[in-house]
Amino acid sequence: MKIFKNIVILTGAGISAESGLSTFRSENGLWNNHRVEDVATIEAFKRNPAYVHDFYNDLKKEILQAKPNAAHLAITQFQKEYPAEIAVITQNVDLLHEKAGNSNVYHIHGQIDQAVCLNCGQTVGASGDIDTETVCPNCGVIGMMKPNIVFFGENLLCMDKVDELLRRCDLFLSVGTSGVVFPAAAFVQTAKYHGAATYEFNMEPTSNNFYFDHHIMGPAGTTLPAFVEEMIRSLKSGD
Ligand code: BJW
Repeated sequence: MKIFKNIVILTGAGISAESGLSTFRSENGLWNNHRVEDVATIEAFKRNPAYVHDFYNDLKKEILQAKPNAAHLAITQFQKEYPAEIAVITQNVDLLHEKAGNSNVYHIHGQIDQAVCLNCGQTVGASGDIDTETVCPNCGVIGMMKPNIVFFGENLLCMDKVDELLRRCDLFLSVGTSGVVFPAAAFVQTAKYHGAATYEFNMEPTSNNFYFDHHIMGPAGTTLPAFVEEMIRSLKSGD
């Protein structure tokens, strides 16, 4: 197998499913009982911040208790044992990559344990509840703190770095994402355009699978460790 030098792993909710966290678009998914328009858009937050805060305060408790699974741990092994620069671009707001010991993690859709002040723009740690009375520790303004989660209609985070990583990677892995939310859904296209080999790990075919050279079907907690083992084995054996 070719030896890769710059690897990007894009992850979505499916990589955390085996840690007990709901995905978004499955039956009984995360937004079950909630309309996306009520909890996941910037307009919804401006219209009814208390409702959105309640939703994410509850979700935060569940997410902070979750533990990484074999797929997250396989990335740690990959980063330790394979001689490439390996970056993780995650759409997930959970912290399971960090809990598993992954490095070079970029949270393009934010982090559940942070809040951002809509008055001064400062991002701060927020592992407890936030609400419409929360005071910004930076500027002191009350009631302008938003969970640091990128809602529909907001710009993604770390995009300059992400763009650089996508243009320079020679291997692109997409793990557990349905590929329906942009711009993340188009990352594979950028990576492929710049010459990367592309792999998709999912339970089922996805709508943007045209750009993937390889499809590895099954639970990421099984398929990703097997892939990593094979990459490390072929490196050692020179196959
Ligand atoms: C397993 C598994 C196992 C299960 N093993 N696999 C271009 C075209 C059309 C629209 C747009 C466009 N560009 C921008 C847009 C608008 C919009 C968008 O994409 N809309 C589409 C839905 C049509 N995008 C935006 O607004 C983005 N901002 C932006 O582009 O800014 C510039 C701009 C602004 C204004 C106008 C125009 C441009 C922001 C997107 C933010 C997304 N935020 C959310 C979080 C909401 C809050 C919350 O947490 O509740 O991020 S939405 C939600 O979806 C969340 C996720 O990160 C994201 C992706 O979901 P993901 O991770 O793929 O989960 P699922 O559930 O969809 O899929 C799970 C997969 O796992 C499935 O395939 C399973 O099979 C698989 N799986 N178990 C392996 N064990």
